[in-house]
Amino acid sequence: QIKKLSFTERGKLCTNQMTKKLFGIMEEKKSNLVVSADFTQSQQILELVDKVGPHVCMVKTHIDIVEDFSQDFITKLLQMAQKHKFLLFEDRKYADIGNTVKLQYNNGIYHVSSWADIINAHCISGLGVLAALKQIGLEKNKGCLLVAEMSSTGNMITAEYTAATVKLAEENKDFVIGFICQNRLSDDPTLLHLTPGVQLKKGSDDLGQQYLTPEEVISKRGNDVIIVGRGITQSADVINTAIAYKQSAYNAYCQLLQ
Ligand code: 5BU
Repeated sequence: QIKKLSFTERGKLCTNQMTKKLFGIMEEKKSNLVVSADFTQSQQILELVDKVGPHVCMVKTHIDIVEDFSQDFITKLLQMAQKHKFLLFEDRKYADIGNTVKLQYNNGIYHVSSWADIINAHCISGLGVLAALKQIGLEKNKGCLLVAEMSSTGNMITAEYTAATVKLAEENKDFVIGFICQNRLSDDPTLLHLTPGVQLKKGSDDLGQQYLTPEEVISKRGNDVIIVGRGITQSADVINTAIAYKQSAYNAYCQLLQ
């Protein structure tokens, strides 16, 4: 049986300010739900986050799928984040050599480092990717999640790769706040386990995505946070569906409290 500390207790143990902040939001809003706002029009994203904002601890973006990107959109997104008290996570999965990811994180048209609280990375290219992201993110008090496992069928991540990623996270807790994963990978209560590939019913899509239920992800597998995209965004009743996911993930976590 997996046992967990409360979000508040875990927050108290954190020296990383971003993790502390996130645990604070999770406790206050009783939410370990992240919504993945995978729309291509900025207005759709803003409408979605205004609806689900009160129920999520974080909104996940793929900024490079937005067709009408503008600085004004970012300004409005940041206003929403403040209004509803959630963090912004850009799911860019940086994976290149250090020098390139540094440019991708800081430059281009998106200037991700100027607005995203949290980003993520694949450490496939070695230590440089993390060192580079840290050079920019650390002084801005940003956080980074490492992709340690994936939800998609046939993904090529091996157990050795996952273990090496966990080690990197544990050694870089000034910047790394946890993992994107499918299973609980570390006993360290200050590292977060966030899991995508979640719907209320187990299943799959037609392009390799695999879904587990919130209960499976949180209470059986011991992860902390669910990341839900289409399960919420494609629902006819976005608000009540978000509430259903929030409650199911939160109740599942509460069952594990020591
Ligand atoms: P869905 O609509 O709930 O299937 O969306 C899942 C989101 O999580 C989507 O934005 C993916 O890019 C993201 N994701 C994922 O599905 N699986 C993974 O292993 C990782 C990210 Br890492």
